[in-house]
Amino acid sequence: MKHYLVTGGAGFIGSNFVKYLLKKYGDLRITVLDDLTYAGNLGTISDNLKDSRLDFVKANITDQNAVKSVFEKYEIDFVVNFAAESHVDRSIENPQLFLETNILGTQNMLDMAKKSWITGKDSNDYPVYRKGVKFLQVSTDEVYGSLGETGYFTENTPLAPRSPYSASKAAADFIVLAYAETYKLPINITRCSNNYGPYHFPEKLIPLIIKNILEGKKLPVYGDGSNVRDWLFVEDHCKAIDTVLTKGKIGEVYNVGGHNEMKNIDIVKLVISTIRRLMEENTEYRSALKTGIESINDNLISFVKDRPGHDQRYAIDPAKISGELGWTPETCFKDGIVKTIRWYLENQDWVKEVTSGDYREYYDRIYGNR
Ligand code: NAD
Ligand code: TDX
Repeated sequence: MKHYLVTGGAGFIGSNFVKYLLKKYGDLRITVLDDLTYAGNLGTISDNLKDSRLDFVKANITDQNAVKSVFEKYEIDFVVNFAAESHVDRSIENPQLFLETNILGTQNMLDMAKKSWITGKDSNDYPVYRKGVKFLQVSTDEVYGSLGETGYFTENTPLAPRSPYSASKAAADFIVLAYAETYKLPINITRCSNNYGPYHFPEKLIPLIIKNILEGKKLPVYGDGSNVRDWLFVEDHCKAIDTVLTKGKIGEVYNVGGHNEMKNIDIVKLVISTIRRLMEENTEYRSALKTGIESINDNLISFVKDRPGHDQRYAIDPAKISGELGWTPETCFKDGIVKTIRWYLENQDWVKEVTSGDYREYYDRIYGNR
């Protein structure tokens, strides 16, 4: 039986991963460690916490004592480090927090895992670790920087981050690789493209657009909307992480993506037309709408001031994970976006809960001057 320590398990991808594991495996234990920042919500995993295989620790990944005591209490086999400040716009406002959580937090997690897993030293004086343990760092394609109209990020693409967020994630990747070289810590890094799906916090493009359409608000498209992102359904990302944990070669980096590049403006138009169609077909969804169906159209789109240093295009080459580990995405975008929109229409209470805090103030601050 494996015991997983999932940091950031009350956030978007982490919570989806916890649900994925509980469903897939009978015999396992999961400890979620999460500091419940604005992006973390215990309600997201409250049903799962009724399951005796899961427990929750509220702690910051930078807190040495708190993390140490988790490793002392449990025999952890896998650390999956999702916990991070994850929003590029917020990193432009407050870079320091991103460096603290994403870099120092990762280093603290690595250090505590290393200390807890060491069983001795080899003849070259390198540490030897308990068999079967692994530290998986959940990274991002943004560490590679920005692409022009052609080309793809491979695992050999040099890191060239351009935002405080991506610079902090790249630094975290380097420290993970340094622990692998210097202390022979068994690690993997996954670098995934943009995720979408249930429990996505509505500060990110897709859930923000859905929320605004339902409220009859303008849809802020940065710049001219020509920026390209490579979208992957969150469950496919969870499956990739599970695959790398169980089959990934120690020390390796794996890119994760589904060859689904789309311009932001096309995403926004697709979400508008899909919500309109779903509203026309299903009268029960109309209770989520604050305006009339006729107001759901492209006139809601508002081109606003661009994000500073806005990366133009991301596109992942997933040949390594597909070829070596047999992972391929299962959900095509056409189906995934409908699933996602339906989930939001049916889970308006969750949206209200996660946006009841400082969301309003955040929204006015970020979009007020655009
Ligand atoms: P998220 O912002 O939805 O969730 C982050 C979670 O981490 C929250 O539950 C939050 O409470 C927790 N957290 C934040 N700071 C913490 C700290 N100091 N200590 C403990 N917990 C803390 O993020 P997400 O979109 O789920 O992303 C998860 C990971 O995946 C991140 O590392 C991110 O860089 C990476 N990633 C995200 C995407 C994407 O499209 N969302 C794509 C590729 C990689
Ligand atoms: O209101 C908006 N209008 C807009 O045009 C927002 C919030 C975004 N955008 C644009 C910016 C990007 O080109 O949409 C695109 C997607 O933006 P985000 O949802 O903020 O995601 P992105 O910046 O691409 O980063 C995401 O993917 C990689 C995650 O937030 C990261 O955590 C992950 O590493």
